[in-house]
Amino acid sequence: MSNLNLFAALRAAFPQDLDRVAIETDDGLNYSWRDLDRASAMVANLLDSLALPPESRVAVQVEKSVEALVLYLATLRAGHVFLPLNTAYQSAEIEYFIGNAEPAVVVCSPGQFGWVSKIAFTAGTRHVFTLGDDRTGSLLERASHMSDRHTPAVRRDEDLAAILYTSGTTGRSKGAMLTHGNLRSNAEVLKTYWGWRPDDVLIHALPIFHVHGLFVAMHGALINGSKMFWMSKFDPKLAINKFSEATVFMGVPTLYTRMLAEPTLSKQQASHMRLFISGSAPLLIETFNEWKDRTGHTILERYGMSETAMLTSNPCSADARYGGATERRGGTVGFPLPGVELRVMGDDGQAAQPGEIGGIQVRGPNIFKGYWRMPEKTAEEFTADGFFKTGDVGRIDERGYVNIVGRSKDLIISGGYNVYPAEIEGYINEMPGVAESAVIGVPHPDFGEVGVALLIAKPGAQVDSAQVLASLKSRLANFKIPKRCFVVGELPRNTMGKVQKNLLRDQHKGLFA
Ligand code: MLC
Ligand code: AMP
Repeated sequence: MSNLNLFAALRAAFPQDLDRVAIETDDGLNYSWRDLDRASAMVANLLDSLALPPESRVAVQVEKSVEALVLYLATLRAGHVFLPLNTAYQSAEIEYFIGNAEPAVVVCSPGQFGWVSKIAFTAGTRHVFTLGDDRTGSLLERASHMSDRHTPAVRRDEDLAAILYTSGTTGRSKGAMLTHGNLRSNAEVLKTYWGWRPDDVLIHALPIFHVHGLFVAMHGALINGSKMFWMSKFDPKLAINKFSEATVFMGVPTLYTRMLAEPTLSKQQASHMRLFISGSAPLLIETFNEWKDRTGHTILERYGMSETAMLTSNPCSADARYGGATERRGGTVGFPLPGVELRVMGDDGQAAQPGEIGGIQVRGPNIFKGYWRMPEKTAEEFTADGFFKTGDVGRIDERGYVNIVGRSKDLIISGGYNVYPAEIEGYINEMPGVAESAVIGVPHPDFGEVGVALLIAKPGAQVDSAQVLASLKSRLANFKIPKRCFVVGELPRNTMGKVQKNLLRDQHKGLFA
C-alpha cells in the first residue's frame, strides 16, 4: 500500500539540493530543507517514543516560529493529529478545547506552562511540553536526543491529519476534522491553479494556527519546494521591503489596507512580485482598485473555510473551464476550484438561477470528515446528497464567478478572525445587572468589521459599559472583545420577538467611519 501521509507528499517535493534555503526568518536565520527534514524527524521520533495511540491529538498553543512549523510536520510524520490553538485564547477557552479534544500531548509557550499544564493534566493529558519562539523549551531539549531519521507513519486518505476548532452560532466550538486526503488534494489543486514555480518565494506573514497561514500558505510553499520569507508578526514596512526578493504574498484584507497606508508601496517596489492573494474575509472593491493603482497588480481573491480548506479562486491564468477567462474580478471570489462542486440553493430547496441569491453548498475531496465527536451536528450540516452547507450566502454570475453577499450564520469576521456574537452575548448576559445583549458587526477601516455590544440593564440596575468590556477582556481572546459597548433602553424586535440585528447594524454602521 502506498503511503498517503501528507508529510510524505510534502517531503517528496523538497528540492534535490537539501542544502538550499527553505526558510529565511525576519531575525536573520536561514533554515535549509535538510534542517526541516532532520528536525521534523527528531520531533517525530520523540512523539513515537511516547508510544501514543494512533491519531492522538497534539494540541499546540505557541508563538509563531519555524520550530512550530517543524512540530506540525513532525505530528503528520508520526501519524498524529495536529490541533493548533490561537495564541490569544485564554484559560476558559483553552480549558474547553483541551477538555473536548482530549489531546495526548499539549505543547505551550514556556511562559504559559503553569496554567496550561494545570488544565491539561486535569483533563488527563500525560505529556505537556514547552516551545518558545527563540528555540527554547522542553520539546526541543527532548527531541535533541532523538535520531534525525524517521520513516513517515503509513496513513490513508481518510485518516485524520488536523482538527481546527471553529466557533458555532449556537453552543460551543466544533472541531472540524481534516484528513490527509483533504489537505493534500487541496494543496495539489492550488499548486496548479496558482501556477506555483519552484523559484517562487512566498512572504509568509500570517499566524499559523488557522487555515490560511497553516495550510494555504505553508503547504503552498512546501509542496512546490519554494522558499519562504518568514515573518513572526506581520509588519507592513518589512513586507513591502521584501517584495523585491519575493514573488507571492498571501494576506487577509487588513494586511492589504495596512500596506496601502505605507508611502513606500509603489509599482517599482512590487515589480518583482508575481501574485498577491487575499482571503478569509471580504476584500473591499476600494482596496482591490487602490492596490491595482499603487502596485500595478490585480489581487487574486479566493474563498475557503476551516471545514473545507479552499473552495473557489479567481483565475491566476486562463481557465479553460470558463471559456479561457483570465479576469480577476474584484468583489468576487472567482470560480470553484477544479474538483470542487459548488451550488447555490434557494429557500425553496431548488438550485438558484445565475444571478439569484441563495445558500452556498459544496462537495469535493477537500471537504472535512465531520465535527469531532458531534455526529448529529455533522449530519445537520450536510445535505442528503453529500453537500456541505457553508452558511455563506451568495450568487453565481452569468460568467461563473461566485459572489459572496452575506452569511446566514451570525458571524463577525474581524481582521480575518471569526467572532461569534452568541459566544460574547453569553458572557455579557451572565454579568450582574444585565438583562439581555446583542453583539453586532459594523464596518471598520482597519479590521473590515468589528464587534459592537448593545445591552439592556435589568430594572433598577446600573451597568457600566467600560466594566463590561474589562470583564470580557479578562476572560476572552482579545480580538473577540467588542470595540464599543452601549447600554440601551431597548433592542428592536420583529413580530416573533427576535432581535433585529440588521436594524442595529444599520444604526451603528457609521461608528468608525
Ligand atoms: C488584533 N486585534 C484585533 C484583531 N487583531 N481586533 C479585532 N480583530 C482582529 N483581527 C486587537 C487586539 O485585541 C489588540 O487590542 C490590538 O488589536 C493590537 O493587537 P495585536 O495583536 O498587536 O494586533 P496586530 O498584530 O496588529 O494584529 C492584527 C492582524 C491580526 C490583522 C495582523 O489580527 C492577524 O494576523 N489577522 C489574520 C487572521 C488570520 O490569519 N485569519 C485566517 C483565518 S483562516 P487591545 O485592545 O487588546 O490592545 C480562514 C479561512 C480562509 O478564515 O478562507 O482563509
Ligand atoms: P473560518 O471558519 O475561520 O475558516 O472562516 C470561514 C469563513 O470566512 C467563510 O465561511 C466565509 O464566511 C469567510 N470567507 C473566507 N474567505 C472569504 C472571502 N474571500 N470573501 C468573503 N468571505 C470569506
